[in-house]
Amino acid sequence: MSRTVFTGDTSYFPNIDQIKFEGPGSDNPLAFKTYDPGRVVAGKTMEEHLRFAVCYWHSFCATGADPFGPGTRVHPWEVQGDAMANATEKMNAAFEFFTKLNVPYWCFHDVDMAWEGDSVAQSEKNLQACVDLAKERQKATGMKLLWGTANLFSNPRYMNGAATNPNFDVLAFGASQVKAAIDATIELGGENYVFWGGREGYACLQNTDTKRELEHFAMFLEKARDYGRSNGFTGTFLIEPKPMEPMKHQYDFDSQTVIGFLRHHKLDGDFKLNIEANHATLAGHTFAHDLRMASDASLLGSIDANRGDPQNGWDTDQFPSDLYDSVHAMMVVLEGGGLGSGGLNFDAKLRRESTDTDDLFIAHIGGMDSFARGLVIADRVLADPRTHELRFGRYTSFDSGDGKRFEEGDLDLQALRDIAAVNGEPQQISGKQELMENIINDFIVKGDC
Ligand code: XLS
Ligand code: CA
Ligand code: CA
Repeated sequence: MSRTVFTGDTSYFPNIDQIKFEGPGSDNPLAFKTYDPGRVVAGKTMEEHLRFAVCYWHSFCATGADPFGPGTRVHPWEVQGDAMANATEKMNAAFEFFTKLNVPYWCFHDVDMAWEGDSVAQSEKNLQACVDLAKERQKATGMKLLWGTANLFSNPRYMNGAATNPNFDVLAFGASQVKAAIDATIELGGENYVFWGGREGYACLQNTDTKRELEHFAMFLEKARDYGRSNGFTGTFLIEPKPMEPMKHQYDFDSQTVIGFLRHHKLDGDFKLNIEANHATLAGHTFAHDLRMASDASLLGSIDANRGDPQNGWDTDQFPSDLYDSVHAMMVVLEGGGLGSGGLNFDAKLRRESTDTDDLFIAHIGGMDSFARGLVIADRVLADPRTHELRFGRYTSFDSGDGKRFEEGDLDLQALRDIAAVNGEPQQISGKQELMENIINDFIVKGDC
């Protein structure tokens, strides 16, 4: 399905038309080579499987600043002086971009769209004015909101965290932003609401009451959940794990840590995980690992599609162009039955050195084609009987006999010992990792996608 292209009074991408599928033979940098929204793979269209979203913050707010220097991109939609005029032009640029790229979804933080007022009530009004505008733009174009969130990490008031801040007044202030952001998400028909606990953690273990902070964190999430549910939010609440940066340690370290936390506090009925590739690698895992852990727990909610750099130990948020990553990720997604109400949000930013207007399109097109190729190849790999055999055939000793009795809990430690005593040294069975890897490589090369 294609969305109605939106342009405000000023077009910010005047030389770019709606991006179309031209196929693998095309060398047009402004065309999809594989992503063909209507193409059916494994029973669903590519658009239905991949549910792409563009994020507001990296694409329309950030200018490429890093700790060593200011931004390198001047956004033509930045209007000096009037905050509402500025927000309107930024939104016009955003909706022009979304619809020309032809993605179905977008995502925002409260402070990406709106600006903070000098009181809670004024900030709420500012956000509401932007929500009204976004609602109009959504209606005019057919764009949908994948998720909304509140930024509880940039403002200096959150330097010691929000829900885990030692000062109750900061926690309450954070709650006011979350309430407004949930209201905005509901009003815009958002399918999910995200919590990324950027400063929910510590810089110094010795001055932190970690037990109390984690209890506050769970209580905060519980109250946010209750508010959302009683105000008509039927979507999924998502927690986005990340191990560190900006803090030395963040409580939502990785998939398995968050799963344990959600289950411990009985929040797993309403919350799932939003897995970001670069956060998984910062935690010392692969992207696919964190996806698999979430999927195994039936808690894979959504994906922030990006990648890190193997030589840099920080969150570089690069566009996802590594085909292995997208194949491995889509294998997990397909096996788990899809993304449900989640999607693939490009939480990715242009390199500081990429300064042309068309770079934003080229970057997203590359990310979308990577995941479309990942989808096609993953489907072929999974459909090959060797894949199933290599993964699940290794466990056949648990399908019957004593192995089955063990799984059913019928063998105690003494019984296991007696079986070992009778059976003796186990037969060596190869894991055949290289064969598994070769099969994936073969499908990548054979792929006519
Ligand atoms: C930062 C996070 C952030 C969340 C939303 O590292 O990725 O962008 O996705 O607050
Ligand atoms: Ca993210
Ligand atoms: Ca990130």
